[in-house]
Formats: sequence, C-alpha cells, structure tokens
Amino acid sequence: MVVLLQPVPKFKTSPVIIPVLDLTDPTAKTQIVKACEELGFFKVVNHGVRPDLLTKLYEEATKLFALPQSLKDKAGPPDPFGYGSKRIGLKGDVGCVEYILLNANSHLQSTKTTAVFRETPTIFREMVEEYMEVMKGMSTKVLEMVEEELGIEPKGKLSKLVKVEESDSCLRMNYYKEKEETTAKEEIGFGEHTDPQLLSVLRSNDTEGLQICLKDGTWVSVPPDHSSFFVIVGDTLQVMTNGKFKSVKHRVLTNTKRSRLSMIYFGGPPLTEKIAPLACLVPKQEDYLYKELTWSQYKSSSYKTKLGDYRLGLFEKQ
Ligand code: GA4
Repeated sequence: MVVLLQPVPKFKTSPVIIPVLDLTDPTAKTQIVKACEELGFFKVVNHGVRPDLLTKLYEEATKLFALPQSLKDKAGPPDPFGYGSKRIGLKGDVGCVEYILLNANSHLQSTKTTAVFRETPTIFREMVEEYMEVMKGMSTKVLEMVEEELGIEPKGKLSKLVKVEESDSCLRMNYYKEKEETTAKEEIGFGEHTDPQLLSVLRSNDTEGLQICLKDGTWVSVPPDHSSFFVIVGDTLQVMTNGKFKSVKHRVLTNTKRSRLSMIYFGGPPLTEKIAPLACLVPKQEDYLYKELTWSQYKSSSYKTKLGDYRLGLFEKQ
C-alpha cells in the first residue's frame, strides 16, 4: 500500500510516494530496506498498539500542556530533559512549540524528567512507561527486520542496541498550539534537522505540519494519520549502514487553525557503544565512509550544534 505525499506548493514537484508498511506482511522487510534507502522514512500500519493507550496518553498530554505556565516551568528549562517552550537546544534555535523530553532509561536518572512527573498525575507516568516499552518493541522489530533483509550478523547486532536496558532512548512530546488570529501565517514549529539516534518512531494527532526533505532538496508534507506511526531513519543508522540508509531531514510548520500534538520515541544505543559502519556490510576498511565514535561522543558533540547543522560531518573521514 502507498500514500501520496503532497509537495509543498512553493517548491513544486510531482507527488512522492510514501511507503506504508504492515510489519506482519511477509514482504515487509524488503520494503523497509527499500524505504530506508530511498526516503529514510515510512509509515507503519496494523501495528497492534492498544488504541486506548494512545487515546488516554494524548488526553493526559493535552492536560499537561494546558497546565498553568508557572507549573510547567517547574519542570524546565530543559537540560535537555524536562519542559521547554520555544527554545530548542543550546545554540539559539527557536520554534513555535512547547515540549517535554523524557529519558527512557531509568538508570540514567534525570531530575527534570522526575520534575515533569511531579506535576502530572500518576497515571501519566504509568502510561508514558508503557508507551516507551511499546515503542522499544516496535523499534526492535523494525531493526530485526533490517538485520534479516541485509544479512547482518550476528543476529541482534543492530536491534539489541535499542532493546538492551542501557539503550539511551528518549521520548519527546511536542505541542504546537493553534493561532488565535484568523490571519496568522504558518511558522516554523520545529526547524529542519536530522535525528542523531538510530531511528525515531513518531505519532501525532490528525493535524498536518510534518514535512520531510527528499534527496533532491524538495520539501513534502506528510499527511497526518493518528492511527499510524512514522519511522524516521537517524544519523546513527546512516553511519552503521555506511550511507546505504539515509537519515531524513524533517521539520514541522505550525497549522494556524488546529493544534498539533506529536510524540516521538528516539531509539538510541547505549552511551558506550562504538558506532561505525558494520563490517558485515562493508568488507573492506578503505570503503568505510565514516570513522568510529562512541554514541556518547556523537551525542555530546551533536547537542552543541544548531538544529539545522550537518552533524554527520563529525563522523566523516578527513
Ligand atoms: C533532534 C532529535 C531529538 O528531538 C533531540 C533533539 C535535541 C534537543 O531537543 O535537545 C537537539 C536536536 C535533537 C539535535 C541537535 C541539538 C540537540 C536540539 C539541538 C539543537 C532530543 C535529539 O536527540 O537531537
């Protein structure tokens, strides 16, 4: 199954086809690999995630963003975890967005993550924890399918990076409020960037705003679909596949009439994991496009960059 993506009018091209994947389909792994190579992006349907978990979590997240500003500020400013408004990262990026960033790994204690849970009902924390487990499961499944299709050995080499307890994953909730003035123009909600991790799993309500950048530089709008998930290839997966997979540039423009609420799970490897092209995919060392860095090194350098910077340069051989 495929869905037509609408090109952003200013940058006209022909419609782009976004792959729609049912992970229970026996041909899914071939389609995933194709999608990761061509777009770095695909949609997952028939995922089996409990619909009431999704509905309830969205209700609670909506309540969180509706809290008085003084309460939300108790969980901020982000360090990078916690509550943030407008400012993204450390280098002056701003967007029309409010967000919370929560770490998935309870061993890497974050006082700001705890502060978010202090301002919200217990049920919110319970649902967030369940949702993170479900997202971990989906990320693991996708990476297992990639391993099988590409013949990556030993089994689990990629998928275990997000599956193990030490994996450095996180969950982000982004709230893009609708504009009060009817004449308001769309603005940058979240500026263009690639995700540093292995892969990201995004879900949103039915408000549009997400756009992805094609290899030729064209930006296309992704039709929202609250019943599906979108998988985004991150920089780490690009490095490990030696550039076979592309981390896709994406951004969010605000919708003037309706609020958008999205949740993104970023599947990251353990901090000490050495990231480099996989030897089983690239037999000759001289063909490696990237040098080795630990995830901790890449992450800390990345977090000092501006959102739109080309971070993969840090990995490139001189
Ligand atoms: C982009 C992907 C994730 O949202 C994120 C972001 C992080 C942040 O919000 O603190 C960064 C951004 C993201 C990459 C460059 C740096 C760090 C903001 C920023 C300007 C949580 C992540 O891991 O990297």
